[in-house]
Amino acid sequence: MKILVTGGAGFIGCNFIYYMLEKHPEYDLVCLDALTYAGNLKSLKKALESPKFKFVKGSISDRAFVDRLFADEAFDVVVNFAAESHVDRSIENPSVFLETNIMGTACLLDASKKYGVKRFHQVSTDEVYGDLPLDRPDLFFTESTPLHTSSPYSSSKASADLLTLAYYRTYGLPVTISRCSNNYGPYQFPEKLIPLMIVRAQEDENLPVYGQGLNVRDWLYVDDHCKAIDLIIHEGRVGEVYNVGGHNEKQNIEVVKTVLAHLNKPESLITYVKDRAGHDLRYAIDPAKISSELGWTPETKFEDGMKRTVEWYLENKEWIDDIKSGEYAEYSKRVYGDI
Ligand code: NAD
Ligand code: TDX
Repeated sequence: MKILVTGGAGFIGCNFIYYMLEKHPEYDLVCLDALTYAGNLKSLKKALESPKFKFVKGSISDRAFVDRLFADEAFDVVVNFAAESHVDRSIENPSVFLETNIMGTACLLDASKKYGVKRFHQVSTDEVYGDLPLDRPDLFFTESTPLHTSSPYSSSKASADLLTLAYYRTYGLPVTISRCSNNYGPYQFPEKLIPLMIVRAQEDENLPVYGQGLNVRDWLYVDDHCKAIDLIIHEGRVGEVYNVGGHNEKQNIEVVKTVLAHLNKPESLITYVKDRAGHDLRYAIDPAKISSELGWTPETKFEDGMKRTVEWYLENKEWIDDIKSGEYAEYSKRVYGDI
């Protein structure tokens, strides 16, 4: 079995590559990644030592390049992680989100159709459902919740989902889609809430909490997401969407305080800043379908996952320093410079 993993130099993609190399040592994995600001070859250092792993630099939006790659490699399965993934950046500059997340997915779908890929898996997000009100804890996103996006990011992901489903219906391409809640764990770029707070708190910098910190996210340890995707590509029904989440809802402020407690840093670092435009209030996944059909359940408790994550960032200072020395410094100054 030969699997193309796009976006494998990013957070979830690289965790997925490590997961698959261990779980299926007989598989061949090829990573296609453009190495944008979010992609980091250092995250794949150990994978690059494996004879079952190959890295290819290129963009999923480069039609001719993608076509050649598919012709040369004859992939059985494609798992598409490649995306622009940060909501705040999509508010600043939507166009690259449309180019990568929509047009890039379209290129991959066309190549998958042309070269007879046996499974195209689109890694999507719970954000395509929009948000839930804070005062209705009884409501959850199911696979039949209407798409109702808020940001350019989530709109681009929803577009890619619809295109993926259209290739199933119109051309019979065997596709599946997973819509997962917020992931956390090693190798996450420190623009996202948890690593941002870890990295800043370590340096005794103020921690920017949007609004009042009362927005709710449903956190899942990254390995549990990887396990879900592995199950879906092997046992999921084609043409189907699977929601992935572990009923682990937390207010942002609780998450930030958990980070501070792990690092033994004072809560006085918390600084409330201007809210994100169009800020989704609450995400909460109902994972009943993937649980009952595929037997998926999350294994990592939030307390254990957070401990492991904080320890990873403490032990991998070189990985962080490397990021801080690049585009991140300019981004950080532009977005959080005055707090
Ligand atoms: P990330 O930003 O850490 O990584 C994205 C990767 O894609 C990077 O390595 C980047 O270089 C690569 N990439 C970007 N544009 C590319 C292009 N044109 N061609 C090839 N590679 C390109 O993102 P992540 O957090 O690992 O998310 C991975 C996927 O999972 C995304 O599709 C995202 O929408 C989805 N997702 C993320 C979360 C989350 O909490 N992080 C939750 C649900 C779904
Ligand atoms: O500085 C911050 N302060 C803050 O309060 C940042 C960066 C975030 N926040 C808040 C905004 C959100 O309510 O924390 C929450 C989480 O923010 P992000 O880490 O940016 O994630 P989110 O917007 O929820 O989107 C994430 O989950 C779904 C991923 O980035 C997406 O790729 C994924 O699809």
